[in-house]
Formats: sequence, C-alpha cells, structure tokens
Amino acid sequence: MSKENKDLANAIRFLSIDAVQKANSGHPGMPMGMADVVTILFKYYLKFNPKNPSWINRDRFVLSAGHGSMLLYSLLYLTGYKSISLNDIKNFRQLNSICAGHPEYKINTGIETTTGPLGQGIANAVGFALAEEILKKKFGKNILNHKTYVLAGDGCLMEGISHEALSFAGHLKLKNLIMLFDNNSISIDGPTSLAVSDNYKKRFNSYGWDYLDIDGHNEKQIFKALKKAQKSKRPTAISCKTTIGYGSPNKSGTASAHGSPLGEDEVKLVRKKLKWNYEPFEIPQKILKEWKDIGHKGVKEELKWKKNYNKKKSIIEKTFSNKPKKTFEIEKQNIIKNLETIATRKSSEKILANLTKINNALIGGSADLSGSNNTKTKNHRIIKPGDFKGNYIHYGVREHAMCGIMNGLALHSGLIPYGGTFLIFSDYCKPSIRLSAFMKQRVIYVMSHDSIGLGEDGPTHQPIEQLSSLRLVPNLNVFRPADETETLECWQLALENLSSPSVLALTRQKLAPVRKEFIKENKCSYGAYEISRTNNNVELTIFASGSEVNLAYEVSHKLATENIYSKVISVPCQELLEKQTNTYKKNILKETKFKISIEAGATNSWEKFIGQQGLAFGIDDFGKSAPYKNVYKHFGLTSENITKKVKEMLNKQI
Ligand SMILES: Cc1ncc(C[n+]2csc(CCOP(=O)(O)OP(=O)(O)O)c2C)c(N)n1
Repeated sequence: MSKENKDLANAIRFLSIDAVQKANSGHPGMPMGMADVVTILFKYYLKFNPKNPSWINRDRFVLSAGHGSMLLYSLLYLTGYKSISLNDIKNFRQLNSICAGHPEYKINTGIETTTGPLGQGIANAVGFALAEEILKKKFGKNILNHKTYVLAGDGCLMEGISHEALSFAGHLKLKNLIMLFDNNSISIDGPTSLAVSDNYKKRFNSYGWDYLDIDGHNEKQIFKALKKAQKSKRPTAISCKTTIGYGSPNKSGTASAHGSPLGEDEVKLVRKKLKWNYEPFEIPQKILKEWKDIGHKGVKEELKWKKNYNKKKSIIEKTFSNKPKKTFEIEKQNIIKNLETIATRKSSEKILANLTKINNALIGGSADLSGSNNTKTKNHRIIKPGDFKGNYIHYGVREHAMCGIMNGLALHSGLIPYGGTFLIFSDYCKPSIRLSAFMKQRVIYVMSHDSIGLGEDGPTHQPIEQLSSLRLVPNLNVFRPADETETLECWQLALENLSSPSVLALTRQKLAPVRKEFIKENKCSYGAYEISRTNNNVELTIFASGSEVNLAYEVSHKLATENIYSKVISVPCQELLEKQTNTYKKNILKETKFKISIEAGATNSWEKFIGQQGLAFGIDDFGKSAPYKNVYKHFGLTSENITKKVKEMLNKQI
C-alpha cells in the first residue's frame, strides 16, 4: 500500500480498535484485516454521496459479516455521513447509539441493511443487485446502473443461506454483484480448517461466478481485481487473503483477534507497529480531509446523474414512493356479485392477477411452489438469466434465500416483493422474516397450505405451531383470511402497510364465503370483528380464524337450536386487534363470560382471548396423514364435538 492509502486504511483500523477497546466489547479483527480492501473500494470505485445517503443510484455496500460493524461506522464517519459522528463512535455499543453492536438498518444513514446473523447480508445483496436490474429495465441504464458490493467472511460462506443465494445469483447472471470475501481462514473456534475444506474457486465457478484470488493487503491486486469485476458478465467474488487483526503483534492471524478487545497493552503495540502516533480516536486533519474528499466526489457524480433523472423524475418518484394503487373497493364489489366457494390461495391468485396489471412495483415469486401457492398469475412474466423485464421470480427450492433476497428487494426501494411457500416451511424463512419485521420492511410472505386442511401430505407438511410462533414476532402481521373478501382485505392491508411485513396464511381447501354483503369498510383492518350472532343477548363468544370461521358459524347455529346463544368473531389478524381502542376491544372480547376459540393449529395464541376458563379447540400435537375431513374429525374439530364440549362447559360452570 502507498503511504497515503496505508494512512487511510489505518484510520479505519484505529477507530475500530479504539471503539472496541472503549466499549470493552466488539470485534476488532475483521476491520483490521479488511481495512486495505475497503479503502481501495471506497476511494476508487464505490459510487456514493454522503450528503444524500438515499441517492437511488448509489452503489450498495452490504456488510454481511456484521460483527465487523466498526468497519462500516468508521467508513461512514470518515467519508462524511451526517448519521455518524465521532461521538457516536465513542458510544459504540451503548444504549441508543447508532453505532450498535451489529449494523442496524436505518433509512438515509448509509447503513443499508441489518446484519449480524451470518449469511443474511449475502442474500440481501442478491436482492439489491436484482432490484437494480429490474428497475434498470423500467427506467433505463442512465438512471439505474449501480453495483452492489457485499463483504462476507468465512462464516457467511459456511452458512446454508449463502449457498442458496450465491447459486441463485449465478443462475440469473447478476453481473453487478461483487463479493469481497474476507478469506482470513479464522473464525471463532480457531482456524476454519477445523470445520471446512471447500474449494472456493470451484464452488463459485460452479455457481456461475467469476472468482479472483488476491492478497487483501496488496493495493495493486485489490485495485486490479475490482477493475476486472466492473466489466464482468457474471457476478464476481474477490477472495481477499487477509490477516485477521492485521498489525497486532501478538493476536494477528489468530482467533483471539476476532471478537474481543485487544487489550490496552496490545493496542499500544499495534500503534507502534503501524506507526500510528496518535491518541485514541484522533484522526489527523490531513487524513480526515482525504477521506472527506473521497466522500465529496459523490456529490458531483449525483449532480451529473440528476440531468438524466430530471427528465423522468415524476414517473420514477411515483414508483419509489412505494404507494400501491387502489382498486380494492371495486374488486370487493365484484367478489360479492359472484360469490364462490374457493380456497383462499385461489382468491389470492385472483386478486394478484388484477393487482399485477395495475401495479408494476409488485415482484412475485415462489420457492418452487408457484402452482400450489398460486403466486403466479396469467399476467406475470418470468425473470430469466440476463433478462429482467419480468415481474415473477422462480426462486427454486431456496426458501432461506428467497426471504433474504426479498428483504434486499424491499430495502433497495422501488419494488414490493411477495413470495410463496408452504406455511410449514416458514420455519426455513424465519430468520429473514424476523429481520423484515425488525427493519420495518414491506415484504409479503404468501404461505399456503396453512393447516391440517392440506390433508394427505401429513404431519411433515401440516403446520401446527407455525401460526403461533409467527404471532410472537414483533411488528409482523399474521393474516389468516376466511374467504375471498377477507383475502382481498388482508392483501390491501399488507400492501398499504409501509412499515411492517405480513404473512398471508392461505388454505389449500375450498372455503364457503362468510362475507356475503358488500361493506365499503375494510373489516379485517380491525383484526377481529363480529361475523354473526344468534340473539341480541349472547352468552358465548366463538373466536375463529381462516378456515375455521365457517365451522364456528355452524357451531353457533347448532347451539342456538338448543337455546344457547352466541356470537362469532372472525379474527383474521390478532396483531391488528391489539391496536384497536379499548372500547372496541371490550365489545369484541368482553361481552360474554364464556368464550371458545377454534383454529386448526396450536392453541396457545388464543389464551389471551378466551381466558383461563375458556375452551381452545385446536391441535397441540403433530398432524395426521389422511383426507383432510378425516383429520379434522380425528382432532375433534367438528361442530358435533365442539357443541358437545361447549354444553359440558356451560353445565359445569353455571
Ligand atoms: C447465523 C450466525 N451464527 C453464528 C454467529 C456467531 N458468530 C459471529 S462471528 C462468527 C464467526 C465468523 O467467522 P468469520 O466470518 O471468519 O469472521 P472473522 O473471524 O474473520 O471476523 C460467528 C460464529 C452469527 N453471528 N450468526
């Protein structure tokens, strides 16, 4: 490295070392090892404007190895982002500091995504790169032509999600995706040879990636590899051989540099070795200015780009505003005019066919279950390798990656991703769902085959605890509509919520309509509402969701023949009910002493509605392989069994 570039890289190293030391916690090794690589990237290649971190045509820089967060914070501070001050860096890992333990996505800050769960950032980066290609087709290459860089370590590449995401990116030929692989051969337990002996070159090549091997401390090699990657027709991985904890006489090259402060004495030795004769957190003016000048280049670049942008500004801004067009009311009227007994997955398909025609920001997809999830409609066009004109993605059997990629598509902005799989496999999606919720991203998870109602595929495919466990994720709306009208209303709610992801749990089996009259209002927006009552004075409340709302209705009417009067509450979204006023909740929840719930899944998420005296009809065991009506019977989810149990309860409690 030239003296000048060495100084720039050392500024990153020492900010990272000092911040970790002051916090007495954190990961100094990776920033020390990768400082040279990112210095060359930011100085010569990365297109970014610290004065406008949301510039839509900026290159995206994703730190998949999120534990090395100080590398990112140092770069953002040094290049002049307002979001991170020196004081913030001194508050690394302290309450409410933007410099959190791992990078936490915040709009307009330069932190493009939340990372820390290893491998997720790689899938996000694939989503960013794909979004760039799709939007480039819409707006032209003088508007969208950015790269996506992802810094990933040995750990990210060991994770399963990386295999899925890299394979998918290679298949689609996402040429603007560049990975900087921090190939330091060290992870927490020690040398990576303890656990992995992959041939990375062969691995990447087999995915359809270019793979370049370089010394990550050699300026010329870094520069040349990045140059080569700019022109590639395929995604490129640059394997940077680096030394973890570079510059530390006693800890470099070992796992001890990975995840704990170096210690005061060792820090002094690093200062001496790297000839950094400055106080902690002190960056000499000259070096700071050089870094600020690097950041300033982007201001001019954005101005140049704006000339093209201004010509198409209004149409682009409309797309990037992320507001869905509304036609929901007309569609709802049409549904009521032609009431049908169809599965909610089918209802969803009908809705999507229309939405897709009018909303070109919607990008659909499925993890190889398009025909089962009904995510693909006659109005979709498939995205293919090197051809990004379409609006539908065949993700292949890659649920983990699909969801991480959807987070990237959403974070990029300009697109609304939805993707399908079976509800049972939401467990494969969970880490990314959790991150969509944490990052407040509008990602829509279309999850069909939502209960034992799927029948013969049996317990391995019948979700039981999935609804309940998804309901535990903060800021996630779990919708389980009961018919075509509710499905439409839930889709509307999912699309109009700009700061929460949604799960749409949909049936395989057909459902008779529970809503038969047109109501302008979106009833599902209350989370729960009254569907029917058998008398003005009722003594029992029956809560149900999705496919069990019809069953609840049947139970309610059966009980009425024996002078037991009840009301049925459809609960398409428990989370939205929680947000209603106390008066509304009281009317729904507190009118009767006796309460039951019916849902073909784990019962625990209903306890809060029915109280300790209530009866929860559901399944707290694995399912059964048989035609679905027999499975319902096996688990006692029939009107005969439920009415019998209700009568017993009432006799017991009166
Ligand atoms: C999914 C997941 N599993 C485990 C961890 C805990 N973890 C953090 S860093 C790390 C090792 C990463 O090794 P590497 O990528 O080589 O990073 P380096 O040692 O070079 O900093 C592990 C296991 C995590 N953050 N995410």
